Amino acid sequence: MTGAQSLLQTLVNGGVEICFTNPGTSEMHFIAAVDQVPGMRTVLGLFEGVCTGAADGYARMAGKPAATLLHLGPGLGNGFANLHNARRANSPMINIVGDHTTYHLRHDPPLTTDIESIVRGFSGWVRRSRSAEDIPADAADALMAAMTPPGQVATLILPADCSWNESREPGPAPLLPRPVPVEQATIRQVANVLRMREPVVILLSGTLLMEDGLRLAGRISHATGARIMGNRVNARSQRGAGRVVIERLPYPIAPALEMLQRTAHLILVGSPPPVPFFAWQGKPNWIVPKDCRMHVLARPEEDALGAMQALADELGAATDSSSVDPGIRPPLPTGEITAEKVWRALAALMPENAIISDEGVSSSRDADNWTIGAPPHDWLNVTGGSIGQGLPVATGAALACPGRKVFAMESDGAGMYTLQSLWTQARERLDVVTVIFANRAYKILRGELRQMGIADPGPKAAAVLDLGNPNLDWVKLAEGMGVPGSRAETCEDFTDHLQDAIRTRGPRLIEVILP
Ligand SMILES: Cc1ncc(C[n+]2csc(CCOP(=O)(O)OP(=O)(O)O)c2C)c(N)n1
Repeated sequence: MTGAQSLLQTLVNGGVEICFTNPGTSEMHFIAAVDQVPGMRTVLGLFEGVCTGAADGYARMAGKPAATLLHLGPGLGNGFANLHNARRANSPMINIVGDHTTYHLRHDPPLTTDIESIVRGFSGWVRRSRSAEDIPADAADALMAAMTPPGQVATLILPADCSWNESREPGPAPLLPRPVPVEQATIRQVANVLRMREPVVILLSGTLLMEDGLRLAGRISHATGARIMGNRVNARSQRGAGRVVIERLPYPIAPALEMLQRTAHLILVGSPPPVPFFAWQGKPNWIVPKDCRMHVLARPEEDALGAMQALADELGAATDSSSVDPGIRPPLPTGEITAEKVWRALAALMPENAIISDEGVSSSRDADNWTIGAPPHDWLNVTGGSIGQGLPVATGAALACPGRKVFAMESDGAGMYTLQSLWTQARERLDVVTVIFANRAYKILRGELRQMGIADPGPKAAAVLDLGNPNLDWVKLAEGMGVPGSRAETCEDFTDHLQDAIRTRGPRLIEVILP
């Protein structure tokens, strides 16, 4: 058995089922081996950012890692931005980077790169395989590292001769690490804080944004008067009818400050303290009030769900449904189309159990409010602020959940970074509806200039924030990659196209021309 075969089999034994790849010569033995080792599906991405973003989306929905297979430093570099987002999402991922053979590297051939220094930016674990014999152990260690709570990117650098040389028997499924339980003393301390009845905010993250965690948070909130909140961006949250509604910190600094004002205690559950995305000149760069005391109920690697359950028990918090979304869908919007109306139409029409990949940027500012009343669904944010994630994440989510409709709510600028995702969706026949908010500008950045007092930017500044001249034709772009596309200029157009896209299976794109 070769190193590549043993690697694949060890990953398959550990439950890894899918590999997103854009391979090259140094990965050819791995590619040859995928037809010899059953159980690993391969998906081609036409740009590495599609592969890494799709692996992230897959992990968020499947709760286990996908593998990527990338071509040396340049291929890895192309995948960097979405590996960064995956790091911020705590997504487990086995990131395999092919390299030159151990004996060729010293000649510095053209594709040689300092792979390790690129990897350091996003990978919680990295190893360069030394020989084919080490491969099964390397693969099992990578898997354990990826699944170490709360999840991380594990990168295995794979020299070509480690792939083709004779290896050992593949490893069995490794025993995966579990989240560390939270001490009872910590739970009691936090319960005491809540019993004081001072203004408390509980900041939820990770598993607590899933249905069971939200229910516990709702009980604790009802019993103690504490507010429950989520960070601005979250890897995955469950929302919609029957689920506890929580507030999310806004992106702009002023309303974020306002929201936390007068908070006497901030309880962190699985997340670090909230920070603004940027420091804006002349504005505060810390949103937690000065006199607010912070308490940690659970660290990211700890069992946050278990801790919340124990806290609810300690407080005797009864079952409560007062903060649950009653699931009354909004009426269908009509007339001139706006981003808000697009979201409301989606909430009015989307099927149960859909998945939303939200990269609407300025078009999804208040999407939380605009989608109240929608049926139960999962929501995936851009976690690391690096745009070009929405379409790949939707692609990976659709592969993880073949029975569920996926909506990629995408701004036009961000969409252009990784639009090759559409081709992968067509090839894999994925049930993804992409909605493009075509405002033909980097609108959010115009807002940033306005904040600086520049309402009327000079022609050179204006030009780099404008996406017109020529206008992108998303219908043609989609059709050129095998995805049927249509254009909406009114609410009536949009609801027609959306209803049709919901009725039929398979990838679709609707370009919404915003005024
Ligand atoms: C990888 C990466 N490059 C650049 C940026 C900076 N950036 C932030 S928002 C933005 C433009 C967003 O435009 P669009 O996606 O069309 O959304 P809109 O602002 O129009 O809603 C850019 C370029 C980024 N966040 N990530």
